[in-house]
Amino acid sequence: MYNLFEKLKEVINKYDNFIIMGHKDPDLDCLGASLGLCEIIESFGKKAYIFLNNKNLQNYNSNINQAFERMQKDIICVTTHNYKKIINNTLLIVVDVHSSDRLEYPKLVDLVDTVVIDHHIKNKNYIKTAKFMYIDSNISSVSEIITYFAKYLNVNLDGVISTILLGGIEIDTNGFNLKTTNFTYEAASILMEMGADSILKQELLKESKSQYIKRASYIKNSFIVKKNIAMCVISKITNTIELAEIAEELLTFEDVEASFVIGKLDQNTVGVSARSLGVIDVSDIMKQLGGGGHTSNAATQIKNKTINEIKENIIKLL
Ligand SMILES: [Mn+2]
Repeated sequence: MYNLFEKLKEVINKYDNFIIMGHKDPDLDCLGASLGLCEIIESFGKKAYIFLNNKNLQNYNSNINQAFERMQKDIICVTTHNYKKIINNTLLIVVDVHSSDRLEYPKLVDLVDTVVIDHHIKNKNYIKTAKFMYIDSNISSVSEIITYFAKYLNVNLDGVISTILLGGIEIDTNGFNLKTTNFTYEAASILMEMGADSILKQELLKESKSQYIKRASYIKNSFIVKKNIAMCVISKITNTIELAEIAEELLTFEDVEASFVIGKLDQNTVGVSARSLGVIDVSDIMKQLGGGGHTSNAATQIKNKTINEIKENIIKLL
């Protein structure tokens, strides 16, 4: 990681303006990392902006809105309407994503120099033109990386930003369970020292009751195969985030060692999210279905097959 920090320091010194961009539908990890990076870059006396397709961040999540109101620092966001004004010796820093098609605004990559910091499993759609790319899928979150970067530079992050970073780590580890190492806990400790607030963090992590009930209804219909593998089939159109959330939640139940959640992403695409506590290698099965991942965290997307065909296929492979 220190190699990355040295490289980042170098580029921050070299460019005048910085745009930080995450993935579509930003989550707390991507937002926390973006805000943390902004503050770090500002400590170099430079200008940093967060790119958002939505006119303002406040539209995206009412809890985040609350956090922003409490934040003392002004964070400047740019959108598709005004980014051109700051394209002058500008570096784009992409966080929490590395595939061009998942970017908030993919076109920007072609206009300015780009670096990438991510913790997802590398896929073939990665940004080919990046000046450098740091991807470590063993790290819990980008928030963890940015926390260590701040610590490395002796930058004391704003309390609300530290809280969002802590929330980002918590979300990406499903409550300090998945991909959690001693470094993850240490990052949490650093953030608490910087002033992260556990009450505000709880506010940020809240979800609506209806969302909870919806997920619970899918989980209610899940079933066990081969004694310790939970499967869940969602017949309504869903998204990869929901598939992953359910897969992670299924792992918290007694006797469940691995989980597979299958759902339609659009008319012709079915997504599968697979999780394991580590003994069963779910990536092996996802690879056989054209996907990829790690032992404990893998996924695939399949075109022109029904949910049922895919379900049967997975059971056969198991
Ligand atoms: Mn993340």
